[in-house]
Amino acid sequence: MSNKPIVSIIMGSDSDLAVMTEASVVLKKFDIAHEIKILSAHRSPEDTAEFAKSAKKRGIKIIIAGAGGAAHLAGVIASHTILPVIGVPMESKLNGVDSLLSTVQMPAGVPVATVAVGKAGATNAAILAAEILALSLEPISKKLEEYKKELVEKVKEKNKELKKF
Ligand code: RP5
Repeated sequence: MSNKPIVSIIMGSDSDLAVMTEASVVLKKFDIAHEIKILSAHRSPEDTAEFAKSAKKRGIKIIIAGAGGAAHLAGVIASHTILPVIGVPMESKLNGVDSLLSTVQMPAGVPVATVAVGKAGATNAAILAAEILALSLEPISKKLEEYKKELVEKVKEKNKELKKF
């Protein structure tokens, strides 16, 4: 696959990096070229809008946006682009409930596909991005099929461990 990024991983702050790295790990596993940027809906609103407006022209197909607290990042990005936006709510001082609601509760007309709070969400955001891309990219489709088989094998392994009891 080309090195030109087709997925953008965006986060509101470097304090989100440990979580959002999980999305990058998954995209690497599926050999999906991606970029990672810090952009804040509140602290750098103009750069955020410019990024969102120009992403499609640059060849980006899907945007994954993680933010915490008053987490408007994914919604603001979605307001400026027709690309699919996947929102990842960060764990926060309110256990991520503030981030989750700020990300998921978009008004009709501006969707943000919101995943679980924290690392599981970052992982699933990348898998969902791969699934969307796989609709038109067969090599990713094959890797997803293999990944599903790996999940089955892992459960089987866990059951083998249980037999010791
Ligand atoms: C949000 O505020 C970021 O996404 C981050 O989760 C949260 C806290 O940011 P810092 O104060 O750690 O930079 O915009």
